[in-house]
Amino acid sequence: MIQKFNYVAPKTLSTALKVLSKNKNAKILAGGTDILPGFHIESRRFVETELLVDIKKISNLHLVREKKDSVEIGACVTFSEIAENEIIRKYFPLLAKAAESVGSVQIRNRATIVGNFVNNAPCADSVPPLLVYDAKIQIQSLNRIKEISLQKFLIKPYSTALKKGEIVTKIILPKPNKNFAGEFYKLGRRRAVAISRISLAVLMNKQNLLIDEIRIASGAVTPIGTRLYELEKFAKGKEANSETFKELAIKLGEKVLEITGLRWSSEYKLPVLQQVFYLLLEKVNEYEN
Ligand SMILES: Cc1cc2nc3c(=O)[nH]c(=O)nc-3n(C[C@@H](O)[C@@H](O)[C@H](O)COP(=O)(O)OP(=O)(O)OC[C@H]3O[C@@H](n4cnc5c(N)ncnc54)[C@H](O)[C@@H]3O)c2cc1C
Repeated sequence: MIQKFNYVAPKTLSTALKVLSKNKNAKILAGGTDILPGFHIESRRFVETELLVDIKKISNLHLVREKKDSVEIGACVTFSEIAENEIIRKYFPLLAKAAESVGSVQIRNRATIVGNFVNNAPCADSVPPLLVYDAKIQIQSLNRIKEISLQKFLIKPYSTALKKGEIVTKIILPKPNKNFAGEFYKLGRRRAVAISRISLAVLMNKQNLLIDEIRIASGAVTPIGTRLYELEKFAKGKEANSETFKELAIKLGEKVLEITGLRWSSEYKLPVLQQVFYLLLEKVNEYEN
């Protein structure tokens, strides 16, 4: 038996915002793929919920819009829609690849990418690619619209900067201004419907065989998805070759150990992480850019 709750499905954003502002124990419902399992296991994060405000009937939250310098993804866009969208595949292929890797067809058809990072599980597959693409998000309340970088929005596992009465309305992705090559990597305990144990996203731009810019983000191995700026700075200007990649892999292991501390799984996980990261860099280095 799951807890009792009321349910509304407004057709406009302004109605949804009004309802949220009047009900302190209201929660936004998008695909429900985190909330409903949360109800079933009586998760502390959801027990106080008395009202679910379903935003899926708000039509303008379902759009992917290409602008001159950016692409906007509405709050109700699902992983299936992301995986199939030509604009996303063209400018943000790592995001499309991550979307394809989420759960099963049924989950991808319901689950939204916004719900994925608002839930902010360490294993959220949308986060590493969104971070390397420098995603910003738009948040709306009754009185205010604001923009914030995704990295700042994510605070700690299962916790974000979202306040009561606010809705994330869209993701804003600046179109990459360089010809990046990149990869998304996910390791789970099995090949499908698997939660990430390690996830990584890498974008690299080279100039004359040197690393001009590299962006690296981790998921699952760090408490929340994290851009590894120190590593990026270290790599800038170095030769794009196996020696540099080995150095980077060693440094990634050290950084993750510094962030997480020694865990029972570190002895196994850190060498695996270093090895997959090294191989990922070699792979990205072979791509044309
Ligand atoms: C069987 C199964 C397999 C899965 N596999 C994977 C996987 O491989 N990889 C992965 O990353 N995830 C996986 N997931 C989790 C994934 O489905 C969710 O994280 C999903 O993306 C959440 O989106 P949703 O639309 O279902 O959100 P909901 O469950 O509706 O909401 C999640 C949270 O986000 C809030 N929220 C939603 N939209 C907004 C908004 N616009 N503004 C403010 N708050 C909002 C809700 O209030 C709630 O707190 C899996 C889940 C299941 C059940």
